[in-house]
Amino acid sequence: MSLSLKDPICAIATPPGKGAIGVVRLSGEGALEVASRVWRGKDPRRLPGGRFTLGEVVDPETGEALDQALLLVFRAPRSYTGEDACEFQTHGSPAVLRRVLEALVKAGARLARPGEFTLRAYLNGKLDLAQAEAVLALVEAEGDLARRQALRSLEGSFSRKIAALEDRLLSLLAHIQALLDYPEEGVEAHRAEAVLREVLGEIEGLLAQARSSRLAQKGARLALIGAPNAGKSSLLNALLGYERALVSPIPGTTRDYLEAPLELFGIPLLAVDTAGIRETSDPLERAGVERALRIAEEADLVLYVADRAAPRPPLPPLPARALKVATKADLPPLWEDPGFLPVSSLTGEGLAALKEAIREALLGREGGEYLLSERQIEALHRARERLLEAQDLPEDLMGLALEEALQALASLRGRRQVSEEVVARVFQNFCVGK
Ligand SMILES: Nc1nc2c(ncn2[C@@H]2O[C@H](COP(=O)(O)OP(=O)(O)O)[C@@H](O)[C@H]2O)c(=O)[nH]1
Ligand SMILES: [Mg+2]
Repeated sequence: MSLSLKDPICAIATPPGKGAIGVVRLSGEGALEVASRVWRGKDPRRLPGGRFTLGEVVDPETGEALDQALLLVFRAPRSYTGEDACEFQTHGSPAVLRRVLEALVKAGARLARPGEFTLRAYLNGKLDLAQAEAVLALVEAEGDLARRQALRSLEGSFSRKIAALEDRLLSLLAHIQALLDYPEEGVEAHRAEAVLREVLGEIEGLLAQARSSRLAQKGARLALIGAPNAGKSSLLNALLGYERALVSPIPGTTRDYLEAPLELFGIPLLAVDTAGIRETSDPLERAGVERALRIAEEADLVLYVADRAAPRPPLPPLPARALKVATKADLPPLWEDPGFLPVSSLTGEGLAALKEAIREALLGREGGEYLLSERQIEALHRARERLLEAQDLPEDLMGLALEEALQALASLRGRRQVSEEVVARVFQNFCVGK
């Protein structure tokens, strides 16, 4: 099926289930004509864009009233898709929404394919590809960090950054082209080296955010492990801000593991409290200990918890991503270790520093500026490889690698006509037409 269809499409835009309001969208050439066939009230074809009107949605074949609704009219190109479009705001029951959708199909619209409204927005130049991906990420954002990062991309900040990198590579290509075509001009050499180094640095900076992007979108598992009675369950409750886990002075209270969702700095986390690690003859407790160690291995971050008011337990083998926490900091310490973060779940002392350390361990110091999709990460890797290749070539031979790097970058924004642009840039920048 062709991507560039303009026929009127319709879809229910609100989630399934009952809500106060439901929205049905319609967009395409002739959308207002279609709307007029299902609308009793002011003729949508005569309404200016950006207006809404109250009326009734009707079945176009029988004239049966389906619901009272608001109709919002948008006129090309001033709509989300860039086409003539409208939105029906009806009562939000599936019964109403289904009939409204059926009415639109009877009136000549087609059911939209997934993402088709945004695809049209992209094809009509309302959004570039990175922005279209940001729309998807915003719709799917689980935590506040993902929301923030996706909005930044939607507003074009990521695209502008990529455009700036493309720009630098284009200039470099133009420069190299001039070097080849007009060697007698004595264009300064060794410019490539610096440009390549800088662009690579920027791309590597973006790639360093791949991990934080994945965490922001998919969340992370945070496992609490340590000896019985170390204060793991208390720490979990302190992080959560409510009493989720059972706390008791009897060692071995938590035998199975326990999961609780938690959002820290906008990152959706799943905190996992585990059975205390110790030698035990109780088979049930031993199974819990084995499970705890496995959970620690699979976690994105481990909090190793040790009681500072008790004799220091032997350190179990810890994964690379682990923070060491000394609990019960409100009690007189039996040991000190600068490698441990002192925390009291009772008084809250050290909790803010621990949260900050968790954030840094998960996101790194920068904290992740952009939300990168897997596609974007892959394209950035491709660009990086080509640039590394170019670095090893003499300037007059690096053109192809540069073009390929540029292609990869251009694909982020969904632009591919790179060669023509290179040509245009040679003219524009150098004016060597003597
Ligand atoms: N004073 C003090 N007692 C604590 C603190 N954290 C935990 N406890 C106590 O230590 C005991 C064991 O705590 P718990 O969270 O169940 O440890 P777990 O076995 O590691 O889950 C309980 O009696 C808690 O009240 C703390 O920060 N300060
Ligand atoms: Mg416990």
